[in-house]
Formats: sequence, structure tokens, C-alpha cells
Amino acid sequence: MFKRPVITQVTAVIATLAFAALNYTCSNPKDSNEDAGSGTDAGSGTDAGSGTDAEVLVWVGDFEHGPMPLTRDNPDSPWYEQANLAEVVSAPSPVRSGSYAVKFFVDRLHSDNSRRSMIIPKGEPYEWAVMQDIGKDWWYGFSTYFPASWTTDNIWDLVAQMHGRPDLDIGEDYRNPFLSYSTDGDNITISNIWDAKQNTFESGERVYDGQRELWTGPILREEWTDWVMHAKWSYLDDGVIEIWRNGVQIVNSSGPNCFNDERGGYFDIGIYKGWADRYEPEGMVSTRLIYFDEVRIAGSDASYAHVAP
Ligand SMILES: [Ca+2]
Ligand SMILES: [Ca+2]
Repeated sequence: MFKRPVITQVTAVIATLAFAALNYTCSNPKDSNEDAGSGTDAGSGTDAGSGTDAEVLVWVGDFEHGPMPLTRDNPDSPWYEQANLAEVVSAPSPVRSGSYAVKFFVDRLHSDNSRRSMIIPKGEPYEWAVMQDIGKDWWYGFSTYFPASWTTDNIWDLVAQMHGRPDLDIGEDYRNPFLSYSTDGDNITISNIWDAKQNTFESGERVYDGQRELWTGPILREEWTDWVMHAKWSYLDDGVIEIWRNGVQIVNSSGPNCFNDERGGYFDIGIYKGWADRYEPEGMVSTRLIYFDEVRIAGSDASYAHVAP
């Protein structure tokens, strides 16, 4: 029922973009460190940041429910699965907070699915993802742990994404994630795609208005990395994306940043490795392992502190 677009075309196009021509700015991380931690810059909406966590959090994925199948069919699971099942783990596995985190593992040669293990926040009534409406402000927090075994190779991995839901009723088809955290070599890169057309396929082919690379930096192994993202999703000029890594602001972008869809977008995490199948293309590694914890989603009445791991 759900097919993934191929990201390799996007990666190639992104590499050729003239970033200076795009409406993109990035503050000096060192300058914004204190502000990010205190919430001074974060949550700058008029009344943002005044509620308690329970009041403003739309969805929480902290894995403190303990081991359970993270599946669509499990009514107790706040997540549903895509391909290989993720596993709720505790010490001695790395845990960012509380007693549990989640582990994603793909063995190219032996797993049921050769390249994908992801989970998506379940929406009510647990039949589709938690959706984030276009034109509104949203906050996301999560933590990643890349183990020492995350071997450098030159085939991309997607580890966190924002996906749009295409307008199938007007002939629109599936597209790349409009916001993605992907790895390449020793770096992790955050990229963005947007398109104001109601049907991205109106010409008969998938054509985006634009794409940009928001940030790239080194993968930090054997330690938790905390991410906070604030976005006003919009396919018009009033879009905003701000992202902090370990309390330091790394993205401050404005302008169109999503697709023109009836429904909003949704967030997912895990491993989606750029192996076409079990054998092609050839790569240096045949397994991928990563941990996540402390996933939170909140709306416009939230602030940095509400979702920060
Ligand atoms: Ca936890
Ligand atoms: Ca659309």
C-alpha cells in the first residue's frame, strides 16, 4: 500500500544545486548555543512555551512502555512498522533517557527486508500516521545513537524523514521525503524538497519546485545526539525550518519547504539503506544498526524545551 520513492535522483540533484541562490541562512552554531538551551530563541510564537508537557505534546515515543511489538496490529504500540521490526531494548544497549530505547537493525543478506526497518507514529484511530498540518508550527525532538559498528561507506542511509501524503485522487504519486536526515560517508546531511503545485506529477513526471541542502556535519558515534526541529511547513514563502543539534542551532531556513497536499506530513525514523536489493549495488557493509530514543512531537503552543531530549 505504500511504496518508497527512490532518493538517489534527489541526492544527485542536490549535489548540483547552487545553494547561495536559495533563501537559506545558517547562524553560527557557537553563537546560538546558550539561546537554544534556554529556549530564548526557540518557541518564539506569541504564546508558545507556556503549557506543561502534558498539555502541549501531541505525541510521545519514549519507549518506556517496555518491550512490545511495535506494530500496527498491537493496540498498545504508539508506533507502526515498516518492513523489519524494530526492537525495544534496555541496558546494556544504549538508552538516552529512562530504561528503554529502540534498536533498528538490517542485515542485507538475512533480514526479511534487505534494506528497511522504520517506525511511524500512529495516528488516531491508529490507522494512519500522526499528521502535521501544513501552514502550522510544529516541534520535533529525538535522539540518535550511531554505534562504533556504523562503518563508513558511500551508500546513503535515511535515518529520519518527513513524508508527504500524495493527493492520489488527482493523480499524484509518491515522492521523496520533503525533509530528510541522511548519511553519506562519515557525514549526516539534512535536506529539503518543496513543490507548490497541487499535483507534483501534473506534467506526467515528478517535478519539484526546488530542493536544498540545509546542513551537513559529522556523524557522532558511540554517543547520543539530540535533535530538535521547529518547522512551519508551507509550500509558500512563509515556511520556516530551525534545527538544533545537541543544543546548538545548525539550521535557520525560510521559504517554501513542503508539498501542496490535502493532508499534512508525517515523521518517521529508523534505517532505510540505499541498497537496491540484497546484492546491488555492492557496498562495504552488509548490516546497519542504530538506536533512537526520546521522540516527541508538539504543535504551535510548544517550545524548544517541550520536545528537547
Ligand atoms: Ca527512553
Ligand atoms: Ca499534492
